[in-house]
Amino acid sequence: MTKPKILLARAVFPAIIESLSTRFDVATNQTDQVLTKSELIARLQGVDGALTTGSERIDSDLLVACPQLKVVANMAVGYNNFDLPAMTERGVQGTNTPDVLTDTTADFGFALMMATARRLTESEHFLRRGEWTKWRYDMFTGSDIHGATLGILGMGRIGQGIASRGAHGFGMEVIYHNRTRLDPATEARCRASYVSKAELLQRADHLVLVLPYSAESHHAIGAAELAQMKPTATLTNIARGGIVDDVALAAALKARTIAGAGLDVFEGEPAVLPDLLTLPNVVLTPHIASASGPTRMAMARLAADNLVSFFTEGRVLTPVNTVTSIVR
Ligand code: 8YV
Repeated sequence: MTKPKILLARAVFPAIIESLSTRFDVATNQTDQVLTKSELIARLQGVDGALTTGSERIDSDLLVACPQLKVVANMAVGYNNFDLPAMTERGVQGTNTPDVLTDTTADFGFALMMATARRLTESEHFLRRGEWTKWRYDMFTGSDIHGATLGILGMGRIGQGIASRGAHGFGMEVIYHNRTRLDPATEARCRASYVSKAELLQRADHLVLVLPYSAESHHAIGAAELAQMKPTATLTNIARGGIVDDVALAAALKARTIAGAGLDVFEGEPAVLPDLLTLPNVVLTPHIASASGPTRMAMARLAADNLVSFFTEGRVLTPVNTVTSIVR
């Protein structure tokens, strides 16, 4: 029997390639060149399944040009790179990698928030530049985490993980806003109180964004929202670029209408707004919130297992759409 053909659109762990090669005819991209749309289409010709990352856009044009494609396994919990209605309409199954990255990403969100509040990179750069000549009472004073009010926008699995860390580990008061309010048991477990978005912005000492990116959440934090925050507050974004209006954020940081920001994601990444690079009160990381070794392996395995399950059992482990009709 001929093996289904799959494309691993980006570099992955060799062990994953090895295990997939026993069941599939595998094409790889171990040089990790980010494929343009036309290159991706060319590489998907005659291919039945793909393993992608957030950088590969699966849209209607691509689906029309790759009629054999049946399943796309994203190595990410977010799947805003999928045009989900188009995939569903054409009978293409999408999958993501939830749960396996929750704690690692929540750890990182917390770390980035703390680094921002305590001015970790700003002070390190000062030291590296050789400017540290004496101790001073007000040198790099930041704001406290313990006892502060933690605001979370987007209260899915990762948001809940950050809430628990704040409430139980650091004695923070946790407030959150979400499209839908959590059930009372989950709120009690995270020790989090539901508030309006306006109240969240006004009361949070440290605001962390953990909501999915969509047309609805585009620029959810812009000039008007930043203006409602405390001048001592920090903003941390580990969700997606585009949720924050980076131009408005850079202006707020420059004017110090908020104290600082921790950013792991950017509008138009990997490009970063030049203004953000020059500001001292921002901690910048290159989209690494899920990047612990074990978690990246677990994400790759789950994406690979989704492909195996699709072709061997006709179902997937972590679907993001329900495929009923097939228009090809
Ligand atoms: C991914 C992420 O590593 O899971 C997500 O949604 O943002 C990251 O964990 C990145 O999107 C590459 O796929």
